[in-house]
Amino acid sequence: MTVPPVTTAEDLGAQALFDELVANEQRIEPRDWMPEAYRRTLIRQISQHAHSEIIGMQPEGNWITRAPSLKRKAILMAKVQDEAGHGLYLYSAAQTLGITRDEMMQQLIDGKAKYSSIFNYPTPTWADMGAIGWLVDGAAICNQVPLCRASYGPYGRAMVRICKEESFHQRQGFEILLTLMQGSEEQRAMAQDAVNRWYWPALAMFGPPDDQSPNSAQSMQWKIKRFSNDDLRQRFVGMLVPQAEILGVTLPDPELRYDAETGRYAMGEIDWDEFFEVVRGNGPCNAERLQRRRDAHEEGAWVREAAAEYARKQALRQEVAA
Ligand code: FAQ
Repeated sequence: MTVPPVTTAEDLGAQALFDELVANEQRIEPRDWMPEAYRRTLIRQISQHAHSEIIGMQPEGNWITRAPSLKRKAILMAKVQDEAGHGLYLYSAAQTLGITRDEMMQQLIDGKAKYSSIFNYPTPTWADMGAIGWLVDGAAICNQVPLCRASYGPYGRAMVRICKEESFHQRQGFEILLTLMQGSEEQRAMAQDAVNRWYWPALAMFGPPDDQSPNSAQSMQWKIKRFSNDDLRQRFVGMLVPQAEILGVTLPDPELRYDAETGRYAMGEIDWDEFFEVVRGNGPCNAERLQRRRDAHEEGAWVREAAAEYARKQALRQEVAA
């Protein structure tokens, strides 16, 4: 592809240069001029995403000590570690926009920051590890692959690495469900029950319907978001239907059918009242998730202090040597 030449800032002014870079599918980098609202939108979205990864470690962390075999335990530990890594890439990307890690973490533990609604649901059975991988990581991939082309360079590049790992996570979730579906009647029932509980919250992960999504239009114009919430939900359902058939599970929506005329899936109504309640902090596990994060933050204080002291001594040593 030939990239059209970009006029300099003096020629066009900073705003025009920014608009031109975005229009030409080029990347905005940390030192480039950007509109203040673009910077704030990115900090909002990237930090919410980072928090989601970090809080998202908890529902699965719950099963590390109880995984049914050593192999399953090792895989689950690696997955949860990957989520910590995703959080770190994303916090680092957000830091390039002028917010500190401490500020973001403080917003999270003060309960002022949002994170994905999905992580406020409980994980009572082993099949939930399968359903999270298949449905939650599946939704995450649908939502996040387009973000690899986000106009902000550090975000898009972080997303490329994250998506590679998410796709592995989705397959391991699928494989857990497949194994259960090939097992005893009790195991099949456990897998179906987990799919029943995670299906609707996973659809809601994509965010409110397009006509109630205040940020979408501007974010799409800036090429941060590439598709609307409803379009991504459609893609996701289109991906799930054939996979559900292979698994032998039923998607718990009696109204779900493909409409050949519109080329879209007709589906039942998502419970948006429940979604907004969860986002407002009143979901089944919101309080528990935040308390666990606060406790972990306090328990980790000595590590942060030790690291800061080590860095101070290293800097001093270098100064003396110089
Ligand atoms: N939960 O105008 P929109 C993962 C809020 S990571 C809570 O449509 P936007 C990996 C939204 O923030 C999952 N709040 O907003 C994993 C906004 O409020 P604000 C996280 C939600 O930003 C797997 C308001 O509603 N992924 O799963 C949610 O244009 C397994 C209006 O909404 C990302 O963060 C929600 N579900 O679109 C880890 C991806 N949806 O901020 C562990 C990046 C909406 O104005 C285990 N983010 N809201 O006060 C995005 O793509 C977008 O931010 C959306 C929302 C699509 C989430």
